[in-house]
Amino acid sequence: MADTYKNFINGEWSATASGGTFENRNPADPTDVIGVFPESGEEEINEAVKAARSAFQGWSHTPPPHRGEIIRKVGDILAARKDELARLATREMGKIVAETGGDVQEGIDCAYLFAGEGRRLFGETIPCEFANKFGMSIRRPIGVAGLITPWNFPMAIPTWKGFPALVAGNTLVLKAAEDSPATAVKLMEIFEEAGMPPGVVNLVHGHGPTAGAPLVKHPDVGVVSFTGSSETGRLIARECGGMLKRLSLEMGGKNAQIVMDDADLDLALEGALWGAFGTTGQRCTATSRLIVHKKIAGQLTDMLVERAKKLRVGNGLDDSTEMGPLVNEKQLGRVAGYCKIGVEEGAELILGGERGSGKLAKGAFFMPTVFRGVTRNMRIFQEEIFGPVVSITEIGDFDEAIETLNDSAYGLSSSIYTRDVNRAFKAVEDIDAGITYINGPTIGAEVQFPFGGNKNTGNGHREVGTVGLDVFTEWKAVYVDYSGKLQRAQIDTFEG
Ligand code: UN1
Repeated sequence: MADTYKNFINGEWSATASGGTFENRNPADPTDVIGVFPESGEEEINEAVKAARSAFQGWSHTPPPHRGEIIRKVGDILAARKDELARLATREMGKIVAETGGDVQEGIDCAYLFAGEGRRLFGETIPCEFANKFGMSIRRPIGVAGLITPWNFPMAIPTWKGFPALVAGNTLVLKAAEDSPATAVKLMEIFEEAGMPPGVVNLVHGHGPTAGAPLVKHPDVGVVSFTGSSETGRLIARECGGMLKRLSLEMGGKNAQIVMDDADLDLALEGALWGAFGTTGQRCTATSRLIVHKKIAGQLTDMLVERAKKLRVGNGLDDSTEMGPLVNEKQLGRVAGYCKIGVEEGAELILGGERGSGKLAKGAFFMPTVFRGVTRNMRIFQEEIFGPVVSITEIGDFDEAIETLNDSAYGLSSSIYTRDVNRAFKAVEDIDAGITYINGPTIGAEVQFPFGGNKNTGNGHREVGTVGLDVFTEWKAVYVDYSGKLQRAQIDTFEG
């Protein structure tokens, strides 16, 4: 029997008024139903926002170190339950347990980073132009934050949006992905156990058009943070733009790894395998393009195919599995569709390009896929696939490598393998992306650094790191005049 899960609104677990539900199934084994979840809509969103709005008064006046203390406790509980949470996340979205463990770890890291922020939340003190006048800038919370999160990092992303929002004094409503709702339920239970007051964190299950949209449009939601497809991001941006609402978008990527002719090829190979096939290629930071110097392209391609074809594909709960399934059949159809497009465009499919067979046939398994001879005009070079598909493009020199990498509508993550320190630093300057790795794969960002991308990947914001607070705070300039007289800025100026 599948478990029945509920929404978490105002500190209570509730079903929807209509009683509508949706199921969540294991992509490795579709007969395994993880749970039945409330199919929520505007009514539930309104209730959740109302709860968050009333909790804002108390929470925003709770001293930030106390807010940080609750977040630290959440981190401690996540750490104690890491394995159990990882297994649940694997069951619902498919990636291997080592990686869902990493996903939970990213949540723990965020908890400790932002718990400490409760004792900082630094502003500035700035000299004023008059004597007996003091100036400073301070951060103020915005109000209710609406968070819309994807299934590929079911714990990391809700926490890396949630903790900075909370430590800054906002309350929140989370609309978690319909493919990974059980992990979000666990996170709410942990908030409860850590002593979060009712209404500060709320969870509403459902789909984008019916539950996400009313959250975005709600006039009492002051800031929206979304991670997901560029298509949905654009719709949200239109809504928020019309309402002049703050919005942080984290969307697609078409990340490339450059391998120069002086690179350590064994190292570059490990990076490419991990970057392209880790999380079954379903990271926004995944390596989907390999830009390889023609002198070593043949050798590296052979090495890659040799290793990729041996990757053990299977159920992520099995410890020997190296690559799990895609998240669902719909996603598999999309990935298979791109493979077909690649072949039609004239790229050479040298590995994979098909779903798993034999005992893999019943799950959403797709085999590691490599294309070579991929040119810049091809759709498989330009468009995000979100699956275990990597395209190889050959280049003749460093300048061409950078130009090829930058030939993308996206700009999230990037990497270059070279032993030449001059080229490495030049790449840091010239690559148009939010993240650049030298001699490391395109995946594996750490939470103490700003995360986000340029061009169509985002809309100018960064998550986590020190700057992650900016999305969830308004800066206030404060002037304290203790001169006892009117001092007119820009008029009663210094006369020398
Ligand atoms: C994502 O795919 O949306 O850098 C996030 C990484 C992870 C985060 C990925 N730490 O690959």
